[in-house]
Amino acid sequence: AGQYDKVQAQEKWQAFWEEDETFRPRDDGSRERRYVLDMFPYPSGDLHMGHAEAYAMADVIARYWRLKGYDVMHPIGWDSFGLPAENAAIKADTHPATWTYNNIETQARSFKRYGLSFDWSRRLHTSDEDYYKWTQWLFTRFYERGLAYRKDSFVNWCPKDQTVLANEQVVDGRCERCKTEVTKRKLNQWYFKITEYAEQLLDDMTQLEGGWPDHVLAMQRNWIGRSEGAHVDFRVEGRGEPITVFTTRPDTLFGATFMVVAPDAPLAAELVTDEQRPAFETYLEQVKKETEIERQSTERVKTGVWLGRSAINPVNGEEIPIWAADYVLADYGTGAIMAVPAHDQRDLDFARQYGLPVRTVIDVDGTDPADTGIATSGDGAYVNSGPLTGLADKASGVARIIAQLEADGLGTGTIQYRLRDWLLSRQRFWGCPIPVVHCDTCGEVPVPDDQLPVRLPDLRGAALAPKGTSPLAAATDWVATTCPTCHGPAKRDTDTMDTFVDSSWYFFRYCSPGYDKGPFDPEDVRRWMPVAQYVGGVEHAILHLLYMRFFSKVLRDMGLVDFDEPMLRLLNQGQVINQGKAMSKSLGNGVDLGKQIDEYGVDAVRLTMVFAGPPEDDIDWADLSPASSLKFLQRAYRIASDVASPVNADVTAGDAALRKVTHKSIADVSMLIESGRFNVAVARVMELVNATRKAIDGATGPADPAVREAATFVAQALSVVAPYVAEEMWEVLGHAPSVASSAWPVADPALTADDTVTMVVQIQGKIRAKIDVPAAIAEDEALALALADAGVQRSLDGREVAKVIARLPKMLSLVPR
Ligand code: ANZ
Ligand code: ZN
Repeated sequence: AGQYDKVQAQEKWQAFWEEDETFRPRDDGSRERRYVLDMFPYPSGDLHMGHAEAYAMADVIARYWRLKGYDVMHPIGWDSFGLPAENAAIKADTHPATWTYNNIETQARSFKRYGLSFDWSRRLHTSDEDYYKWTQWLFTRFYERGLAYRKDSFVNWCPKDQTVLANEQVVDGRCERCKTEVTKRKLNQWYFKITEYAEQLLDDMTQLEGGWPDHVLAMQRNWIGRSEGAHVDFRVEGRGEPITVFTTRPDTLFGATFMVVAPDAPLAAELVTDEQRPAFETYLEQVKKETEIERQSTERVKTGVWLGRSAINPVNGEEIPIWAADYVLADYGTGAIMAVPAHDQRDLDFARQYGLPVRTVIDVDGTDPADTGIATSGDGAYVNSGPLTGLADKASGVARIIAQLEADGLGTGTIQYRLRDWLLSRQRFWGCPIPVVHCDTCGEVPVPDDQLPVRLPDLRGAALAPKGTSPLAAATDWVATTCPTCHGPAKRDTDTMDTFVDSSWYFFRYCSPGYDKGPFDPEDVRRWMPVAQYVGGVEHAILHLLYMRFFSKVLRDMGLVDFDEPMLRLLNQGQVINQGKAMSKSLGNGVDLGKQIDEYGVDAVRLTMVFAGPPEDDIDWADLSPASSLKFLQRAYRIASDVASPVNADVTAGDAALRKVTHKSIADVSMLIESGRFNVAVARVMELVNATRKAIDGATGPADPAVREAATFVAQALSVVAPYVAEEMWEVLGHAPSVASSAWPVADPALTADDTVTMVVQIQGKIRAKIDVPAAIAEDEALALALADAGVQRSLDGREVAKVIARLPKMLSLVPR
């Protein structure tokens, strides 16, 4: 019997698919379209085991849907701007493009060898001029809509990468990329107004429920952080403007005994008196060095300084001191709070630290926070609370006080989001230049569309070394330009965009490769989108996956797309680990994908990944055996090469028992792939291979058409996971041209139907009917069938059934009233 030669098969079929354009969608409307998308890779080195897993999973879906008759678009490209290229270029004294495009070629070769069913004609790179031109065009549209703006603020700064970071890129107080502790810097930077879409980003999640993993939705919901509450104004002596605070508990206003302002908010510096200024400045210096995590920690001893001033509690006219303390953040709410120590633990800790009064205004559980040191929260009877006294639940307390504040012009009910605007400026070179010039006369002026792209100047090597200002600023010839409005001398903006901007719209571009009248043709997008299945890592839950939703909504508001959500289903594949730990250089437990493929072949590596467990779970390579996967594939190939019936053999004449196994397998494997249980689907195919082998070696024999039918389905089912061996099987079975363009079989219901059993129906011990029922029948179905039987009806003669005794599937006994 034959053996399949993995290396020869890989080369042969790779060449065939490319020549045949097997994976290019027809896009002619003859089939329903489906868009299957992987998160595109950074071109950092060659493909690794993690890529191999994610891309194998998405390919299962793409290949399966193709066989099911859909017109599948499964594109690939590269997220090719970014820091790694720049750092490599500094080291090697070259241009980042050299490293980038070399790595892209390496990865492209590996992708092709890995047998992924990509449509290569749609390939894109975000660092190509004809891509970033449209990133700039989109920036300009955002700018025109007031969704891109500049402001001064304290921003997250990575001292190692020498660039600012978005809030989403700060993980546990550290740079998401290099893990260096993030500090703060005051800078004038560009922002996208994602906060304007906070409510929609939250509300539209109902469209994603069921299609996206719950934990991703929960993470986005938390990150957006909706809080209902009120703005309340506190008058300050000697200041015209009141201080406005945001509170979720306006009903505790009678217990507000002091105020706290964020030390790094401009308000603090403005309020502080001359006597208190030196103490304040010292404190501010200390606070600036702290990370956000430290500031929000409940463990730390509270610190702060009195600003030397007082405010007036609007509901009782009481004078309360104003403090600055680091536990209040400058960029949440209004950067100022009313402190209610009895009912907020942070405030209570602070009050105890500095001897400030604690006043209980809600009796929650009979305890007094002033004594216990434990703040109470939740529902309870209001005490010492003016008009609220007598109420006993939070909802009425909050509603009542908001109504009062609004009537008195002292406050308003409001909704606050935790989400901040997206800081997009980066002080690095290898990114998309911000298409704006700065003119002394006209201010900031976007570069007109017909002058796009604003190309990167030719800088390389040491010129890219991080200096804290953008390397572009040193390209003085490039910086100097003329103002598009007044034609006077002007300067280019020298920052580049966060690479997450590039990846916020690439999936639209795939629909219109090479389109030169816009970022994409809305007609193309209308045909292909939303994406039917997106596959990628959960690490993007509040980064890319939030940003791309925001971009899509803006494009919708621009009239370019007609849906709210661009990705209907999301699969987060697990990680490939080794010996129980993430692969890393320092642990020396890395597994080289190329070597695995050299040894076992692409099919065996892919099969091992898919068979290892549910796609969402981490898989430990140390527990797996690509060698046994290869052995199984050889076994599968042999059943195909053993088939001894002609191609056009009449399968209906084949062995009935084997045919039943095959058709159950068709039904099960389809259902399992559709519900994302790829590993179980593989197990079913393995069972079918075993059954077929038994049939070949037993009484049935290789010439029985049922063996051909089984082997044919094995080839098709395997083709979504192990495409090369499947093509070899297809060929040895005498089919042409390619299993990848074959049609998935339909299970014959007559062959998949459960075996039937005769159920006896007794009434008062007498047999009244015998009914053929499925072996797995449930009690309610059995009863319905029995009651519909003429003999049973006659015997019951209109009496109701008082009791049912079931011994299914064989017997059902009815006791009438
Ligand atoms: C008075 C109060 C009384 C509060 C009470 C809570 C309980 P979330 O739910 O996260 O929105 N707060 C407001 N702005 C703040 C800032 N910039 N930094 C730190 N804390 C801030 O939290 C809202 C609550 O957090 C607000 O309601 C405010 O404290 C505080 F029994 O006001 B509260
Ligand atoms: Zn000008």
